[in-house]
Amino acid sequence: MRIDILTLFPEMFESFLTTSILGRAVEKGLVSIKVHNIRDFADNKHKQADDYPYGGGAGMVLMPQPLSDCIKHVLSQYREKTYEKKTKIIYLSPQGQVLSQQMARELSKEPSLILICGHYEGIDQRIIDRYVDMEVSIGDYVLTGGEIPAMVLIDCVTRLIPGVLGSQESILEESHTAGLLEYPQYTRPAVYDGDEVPQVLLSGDHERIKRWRRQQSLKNTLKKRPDMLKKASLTEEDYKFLKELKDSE
Ligand code: 4HQ
Repeated sequence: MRIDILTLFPEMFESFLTTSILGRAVEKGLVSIKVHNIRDFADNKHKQADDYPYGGGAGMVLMPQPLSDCIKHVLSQYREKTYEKKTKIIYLSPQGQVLSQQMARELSKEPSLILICGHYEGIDQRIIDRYVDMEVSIGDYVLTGGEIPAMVLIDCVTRLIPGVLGSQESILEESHTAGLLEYPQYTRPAVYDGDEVPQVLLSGDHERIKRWRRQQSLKNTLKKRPDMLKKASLTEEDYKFLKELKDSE
């Protein structure tokens, strides 16, 4: 997959793109991520990329010209490199569809994404009307810019690309627990400051451990996110356990 990020603050992406799992995915060539500074495309001599909003009001708006030229530059690279012309252009905005695991799964199948990060009051509406295929929000709160939302989207999309996660971090196990919260994790020592690791995890009985973890997931989800249980795929045994939990309250 190829991802192009359009931003006024390219330096925000430096450590993000070179660290940990994403850094390794880039190194392995599983994803190619290019950051473009919208300011480089400003055609005025002060390299100004934003301006006051028509109609008045606070803040600044990204001008259409630098952003449009930046988009055209990226699209022209696609043609040279035979990336699909049908790239998805995404604008990160609180007005977008809220990002979900399902949306991330769908986006992870795209050959290329262009992510536009707005700042201040956002971007000129004409750019949205002409170029943007999809607006995506990372949640109902207001940030100062679209850079962190772009990082959130990249992180959850790229980890779904085959080969990005090692066998250690595998997502195979995840599909089985899809829609449930995680079970609690423990590592050494077996007793920390008087607090013990649950005995079952030291038993070596893999069937028992599996069942315990499943029940902890169900218990966690019932307690913290009961809304998620409606969408989760549950077995007869799960329902039985949940019923017992509720009855014992
Ligand atoms: N912003 N999810 C305003 C967000 C946001 C969000 C990005 C702030 C766009 C113009 N983006 N700029 N929440 O709050 O995606």
